[in-house]
Amino acid sequence: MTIKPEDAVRYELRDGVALLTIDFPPVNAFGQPMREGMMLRLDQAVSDPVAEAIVIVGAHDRFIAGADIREFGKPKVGPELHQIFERMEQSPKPIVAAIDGHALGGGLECALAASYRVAASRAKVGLVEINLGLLPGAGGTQRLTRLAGPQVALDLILNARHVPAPKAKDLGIIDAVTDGDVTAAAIAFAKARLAQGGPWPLAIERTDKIQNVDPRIFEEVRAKNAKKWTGLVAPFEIVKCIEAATTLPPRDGLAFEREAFKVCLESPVREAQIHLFFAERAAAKVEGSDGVKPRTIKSVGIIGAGTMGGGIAMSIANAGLEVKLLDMSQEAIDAGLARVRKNYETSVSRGSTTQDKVDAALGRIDGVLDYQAFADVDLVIEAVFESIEVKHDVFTKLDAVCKPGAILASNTSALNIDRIAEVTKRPGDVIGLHFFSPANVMKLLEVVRGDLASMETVVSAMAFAKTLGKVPVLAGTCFGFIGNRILHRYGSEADVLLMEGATPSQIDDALKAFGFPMGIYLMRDMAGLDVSYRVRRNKAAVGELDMNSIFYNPIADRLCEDGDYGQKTGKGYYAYEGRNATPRPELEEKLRIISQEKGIERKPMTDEEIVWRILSAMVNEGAKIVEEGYAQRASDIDVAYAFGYGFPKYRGGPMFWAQQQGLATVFAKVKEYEARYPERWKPAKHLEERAQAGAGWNR
Ligand code: 3H9
Repeated sequence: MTIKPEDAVRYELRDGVALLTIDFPPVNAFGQPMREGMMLRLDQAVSDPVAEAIVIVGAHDRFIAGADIREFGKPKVGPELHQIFERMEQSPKPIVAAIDGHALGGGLECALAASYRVAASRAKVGLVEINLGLLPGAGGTQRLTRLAGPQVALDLILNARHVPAPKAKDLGIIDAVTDGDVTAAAIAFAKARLAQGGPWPLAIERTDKIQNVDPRIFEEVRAKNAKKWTGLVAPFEIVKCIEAATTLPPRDGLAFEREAFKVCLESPVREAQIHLFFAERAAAKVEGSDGVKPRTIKSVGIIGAGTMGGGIAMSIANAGLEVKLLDMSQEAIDAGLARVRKNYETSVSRGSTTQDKVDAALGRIDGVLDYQAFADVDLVIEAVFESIEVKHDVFTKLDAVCKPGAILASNTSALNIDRIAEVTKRPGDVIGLHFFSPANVMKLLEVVRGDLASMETVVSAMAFAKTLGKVPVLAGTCFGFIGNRILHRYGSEADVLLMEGATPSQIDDALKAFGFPMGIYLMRDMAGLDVSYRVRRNKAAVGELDMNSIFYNPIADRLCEDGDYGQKTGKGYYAYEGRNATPRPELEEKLRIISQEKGIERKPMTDEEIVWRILSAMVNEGAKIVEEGYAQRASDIDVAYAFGYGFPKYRGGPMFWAQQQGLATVFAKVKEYEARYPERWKPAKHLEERAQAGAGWNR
């Protein structure tokens, strides 16, 4: 449905004030009709003899979500944001922005071009463009710096903060905050200012906050974040723009910012981050669920007060829900709750939460010993030992005590959900909720759907994930689900690379240079090598793993046999002093022996070869997962990897990376590897089809 400019911004007179109401669903983003509507209505208000002042408000309790992200990268049509904001600044009548909900990106920039800002106390404002690989390109860096000073601007813009209205008032960004109706408050504010008389202030003309700024603050922020910003474009451009606001005259500063915005807009980082923005929202949607309503979940039971159970309890309590945390003994519960308290203390000391919020969250977590305590809860999540027998025992007990309609969830990372569901009389209510450690921090939540789960259960689990502020991705119940299945595949490819001539530190360095925060071998050392060593031995004993295969690299087994379990024993793939890892040259000799045993010739390898092998393995496996129906769409894999596995967000995820390289190019690489290792590199049919179609992913 196309919305006409005059409907996107409505006009009415109220008490001698022109009220411009923006109504452009879903979130009042500055799409073309809305931009045209703004120009139209501003002119109307200025020329309306009855209107003494102008108030801009958003319909449906939201102000403006910023520029329309869907338009980036397309030809520009209609007036640009900076032209609208200049028109606002030229208005002879005072303009008040009445902010409810969110004023984000171009939305806050719009408010900053008004003479005054009045906000509902629940509203939040922020210049969050950096999340999309962009900068506030319609005056935000210039006006915010002049209004609140460069330190505030650096902090808010570089961290994409959503600032609550009362705090924004303290920072000088908002003029008044109201608990009542924001439109009425803004009209009253406008009338009070009219009574006092002009001139009407303009943020862009303020100079008091940009006097005597020490230029070293910009250098310091760049130096402090150099590592974090590797590969990014926007943060560097943002710092330059804020610095420009302190040195250039207003119009030159605005022109400088527009050029910097173009630099960001044209970078592949922007394309990748905007891909992830929409991919995250697509991932939350369940195909075929139209009309299915989620069940209400207000109280949750958790079984297992260990690190995982405690972390899950924290994320649920943080979202305002009641939690009953069960373990087998009072000691286990006390130890679990003590760990939870300690984690909260750390968060308070870091300033990421307040004592009040922590006290409230702790008040919502109740330790219990008896399953009977779960009789009334809406959802139970078990986080107990990964054994099908143990899970069967737990789910049989849950089936007996939980009320009809309660959802029974397992945090398993490996077991088949349907095999767990089968022991209950309500398999349709059983689902996997695979949290990632630390569960109170990690954003990804894999919702694992077995064949037996009802659509209502699936939809409820996805909605629950959103309530927790997690990023849900729906996975089918295959080996490793989405994330670990891919991790397993590329981990084993890295192990083959070690036999072909690479070293652990070379692989890790290549992955870090690509943008991963940590390489695979450092990660394994941190997790400890002994657990997977035991798992492998057990699997080999029952014939599930062929240790004699040419592709099986026994290096990890040999490390464990020497007592080198990783960071905790001071040696693993690396040698450790505390947390400091250094490569172990003696490992090369071990690897040389292994290569010889397997008859593999060792040769020098470039970082580029390493990255292509590992990424192609990820993409080929990802394409198989989509083809087999275990992921709804390729972009879900990007979301899982960006939010749960440290894949650099500025590269958009493995499947997007493949698309940027060209699927035909990636397919050709897979074929090249297949020629060398036919058993390992069977190309995914889906990749082949899409490569031949000469287009990107279609699902
Ligand atoms: C910018 O402003 C640049 C300027 O500085 C300079 C320009 C020159 N555009 O998140 P939700 C869609 S850059 C288009 O589920 P919520 C979204 O895709 C912009 N579409 O809702 C979804 O569509 P669908 C800076 C947008 O209530 C639907 O709206 N601003 C936009 O949980 C609902 O979204 C931002 O980065 C948009 N700007 O959260 C803000 N925003 O139904 C980005 C949303 O088809 N937006 N959609 O899946 C947000 O942070 C959240 O959407 C918001 C609402 C908090 C507003």
